[in-house]
Amino acid sequence: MESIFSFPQEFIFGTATAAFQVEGATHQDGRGDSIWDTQTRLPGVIKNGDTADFACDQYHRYEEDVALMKDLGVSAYRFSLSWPRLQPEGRGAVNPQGIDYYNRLIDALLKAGITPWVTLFHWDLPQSLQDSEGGWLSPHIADHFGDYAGLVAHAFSDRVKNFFTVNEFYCFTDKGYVQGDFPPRLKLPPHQAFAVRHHALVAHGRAVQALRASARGPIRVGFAENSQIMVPVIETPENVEAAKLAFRESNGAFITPILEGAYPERYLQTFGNEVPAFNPEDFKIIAEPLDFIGLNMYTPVYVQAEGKTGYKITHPTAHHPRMHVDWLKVDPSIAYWGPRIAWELWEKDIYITENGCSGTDVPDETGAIVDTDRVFYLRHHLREVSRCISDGIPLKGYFLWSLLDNFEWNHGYSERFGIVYVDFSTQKRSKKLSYSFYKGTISRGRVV
Ligand code: PNW
Repeated sequence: MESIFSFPQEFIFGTATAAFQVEGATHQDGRGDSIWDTQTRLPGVIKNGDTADFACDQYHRYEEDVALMKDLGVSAYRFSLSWPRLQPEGRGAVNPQGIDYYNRLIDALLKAGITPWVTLFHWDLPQSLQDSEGGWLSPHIADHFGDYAGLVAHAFSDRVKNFFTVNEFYCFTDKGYVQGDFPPRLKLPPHQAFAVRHHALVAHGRAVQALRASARGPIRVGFAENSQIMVPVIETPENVEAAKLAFRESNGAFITPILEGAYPERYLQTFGNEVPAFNPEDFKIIAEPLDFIGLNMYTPVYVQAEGKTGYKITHPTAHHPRMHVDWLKVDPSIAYWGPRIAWELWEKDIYITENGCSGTDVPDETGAIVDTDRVFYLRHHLREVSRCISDGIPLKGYFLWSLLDNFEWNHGYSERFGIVYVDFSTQKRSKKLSYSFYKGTISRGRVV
């Protein structure tokens, strides 16, 4: 590597999106309803009453978006498949028009020299599975998800070689079944919350098995999780050790059991004397070997050593620097510590599967979107990515969230995460300054 903040030749620069946030065409060509379609119809839940019915209309404009990515110079696109587009009821009949759409998208990507990285599930559960069985609360969800993974592998693995089972366990389990701000909007007690999370783990494992069993040739499989990224407050050997311990235990509901085949003791202790019943045999499925670890990362959590083996966690203070969306507190060193700690704990290749921010993004009088705040955010995170690689951590790729402004869940279209601006009334795409920044970084192989 020729200079500071550079990247190796083989480093993968990509962008990421999710089906429900970009596709639109929610009532077209045989797609079934998802629990997020239902959520967007509830009065007063989504900011400004926005729906994802049109979103970025990628369903019809995928060629334009692939052309944008080709111009940008990315070598990978992480996108998710809409389960209800492929299997409208979440089980049984497959929708051939759904298969056709993803075939068109995959073929267009490959033709442009862009490798598809496919997420099986990014929160848009078929409504039918929610209605008939209670969604993730049902142990049967693992069978359905496994079947769905098998059909995906059968349909696409001749061309798609990289798969993520799920995106962010925490968001579709806890936010949906414990905090109740995501669908199905439940506030379940701890032992039922445990069941929901546990079913998600088994479903993940079943999907890994089904993908490998039905794949037409070698594939690579992992997950994309928004782990709590632990940053040692001050870089001392004690704090680094404490951050490792904190990372392992704070991610005790999902990542740690998948990679270690057991819940950490500290996680089970949170249930007091009433650890919910689960079948220990499940861990044979849950801990199916993976090829890589995918980490979505946005914000830090701080750790200091306490006592001989303990740690103390501090969340960013009230006045911590943040981006447009209120929860997005900034500390670029997450892009160093997240991969380094995950590697030291579990020794697998690491990918940053999401990183990015929302901004104010108002076009100026010439129509340009000079998003200096996003350039700042990306530049400093990418420098930390480069530092991490220089320290010998096998951090293999970076997927910027997001290619396009899109439907930001309960925030609707009010939070813009794209490096391409979307005018949602015309669907016109305009490159922001951050697009030029990322393009320059990719083409020069160093942070510009
Ligand atoms: C991720 N938080 O969600 C999702 O994977 C994307 O679909 C989403 O658009 C993106 O990040 C930006 O929000 C998150 O509150 C949602 O810390 C909430 C949080 C983090 C990530």
